[in-house]
Amino acid sequence: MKPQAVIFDLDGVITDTAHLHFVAWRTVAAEAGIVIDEHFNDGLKGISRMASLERILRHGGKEAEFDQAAREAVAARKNAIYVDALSQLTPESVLPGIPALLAELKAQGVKIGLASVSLNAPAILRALGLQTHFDFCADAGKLRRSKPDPEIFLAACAGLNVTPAQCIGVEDAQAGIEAINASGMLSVGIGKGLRQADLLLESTVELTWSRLQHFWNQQQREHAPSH
Ligand code: B16
Ligand code: MG
Repeated sequence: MKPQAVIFDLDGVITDTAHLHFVAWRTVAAEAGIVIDEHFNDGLKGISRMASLERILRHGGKEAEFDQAAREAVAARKNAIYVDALSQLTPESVLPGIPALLAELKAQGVKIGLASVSLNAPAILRALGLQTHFDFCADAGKLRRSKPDPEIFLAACAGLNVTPAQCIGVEDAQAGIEAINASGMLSVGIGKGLRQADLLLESTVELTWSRLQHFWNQQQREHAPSH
């Protein structure tokens, strides 16, 4: 037995751009007189650009000072700084274990999907040299509801022509784990302190095909109807 598809989050699973997001947010937050640290930034993982800005303004008690037009200007400036920093990414920036896992999934005939809320996902995949490795990438620009809503994972399943029950989702953010669980897929969390992941791994080094296959078989046995 094996899953029909594995659907990956991007930032924090395929590559780690959290620090680049942090540096860009810290710059625009400082311009607005708001101080954020790395710990605060952890809570922005998997959260969309505008929702991240909203959290930063709330953190600084400045929500009332920024109307929609002002927010869009700050978000655009943050994105320009971030996109500039993305030029640092190369195929070397792919997290350890991921190239081997993608190759093994392909060899096994398991479909590969992407469920990132980043509007920069296509550019990031190109910079990493991975744009041809995914069978379907859900379009973050078409999302109506952000993670923890399951919408993006369901869109990835639909694009791959599989049902959630046939899939594994991989995430590094709490909101993402909740989105996977709500979609009906099995969830794999990467990193420490994630709650409710069906399988929690410390890093992508442990994210191997044999680990996933073992996990899949174990889950199918546990949930098989008893006679
Ligand atoms: P962008 P993921 C998320 O990517 C990041 O974790 C989050 O920090 C970021 O705000 C969000 O993408 C939006 O990114 O500004 O590039 O559209 O984890 O869903 O791959
Ligand atoms: Mg992520």
